[in-house]
Amino acid sequence: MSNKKARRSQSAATAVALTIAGSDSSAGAGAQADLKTFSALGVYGVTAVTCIVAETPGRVSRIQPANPEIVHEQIELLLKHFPVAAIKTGLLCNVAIVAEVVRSLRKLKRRQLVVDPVMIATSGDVLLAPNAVELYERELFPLATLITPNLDEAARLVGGPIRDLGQMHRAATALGKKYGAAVLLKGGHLRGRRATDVLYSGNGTTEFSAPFVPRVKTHGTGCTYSAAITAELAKGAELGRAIAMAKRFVTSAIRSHFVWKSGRDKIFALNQFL
Ligand code: PXL
Repeated sequence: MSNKKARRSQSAATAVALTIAGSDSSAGAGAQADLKTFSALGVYGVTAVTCIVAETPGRVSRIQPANPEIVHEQIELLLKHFPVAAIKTGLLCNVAIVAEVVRSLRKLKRRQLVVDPVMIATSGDVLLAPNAVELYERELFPLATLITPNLDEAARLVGGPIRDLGQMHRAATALGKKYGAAVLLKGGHLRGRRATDVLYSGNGTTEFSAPFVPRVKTHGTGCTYSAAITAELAKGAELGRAIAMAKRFVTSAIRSHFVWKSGRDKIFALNQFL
């Protein structure tokens, strides 16, 4: 095969995924985490940046939203020119940006869309304006193939606390029926010996479980997990298999984390070079 032909066939074989997300200066979460994850899984990632977050792991210093028009233009350009096979949304920041994202994604006929409803950072910082949540529920969730809330986000959406695995099954089912999408409820924050997630996918619930890795203070695990699911969907995996592969990826990224000294503290980061 000539070099040119080889290059062309490699491009045809490389899936493309789009992330619509915020920029995390510390690169553990957000668009940076998504891109690293896509690359590690052999997927070419493109990005529509929604906001710039100045932060270090565990401390958000400032959030600057992008103009909704530039968010719109990034998405439209990418969808027009790249063979985008799957899309993920992360931090959308405010109601005007959520509205632009809905406007662009609603037009797509065939959609593999993973919505990570990022509302609160691991550090507890509020990342999404409260009036944007209602628009998510009404307009964005119904477009999704999969929604991936953590326990805090799901509790906010069902309107009550979720304290055990039984409540997780009931909440995932209730949210899936309410929004007409599959729901992966992530249970990592329950702090048991295992990190168990519950998938509701129209025909009942399934659990995905891995040993919980204690004493690692990373952020961006949710972003990395949903990006890995998106990458697997872009490569053509069916949903259950995509989640199983992604769970393995995120567990390895946590287990093989980085840690640096920073003054009297330590800085932790996920290792997505897998
Ligand atoms: O982990 C949630 C998250 C998502 N996206 C961006 C972030 C964070 C957390 O800090 O900065 C851009």
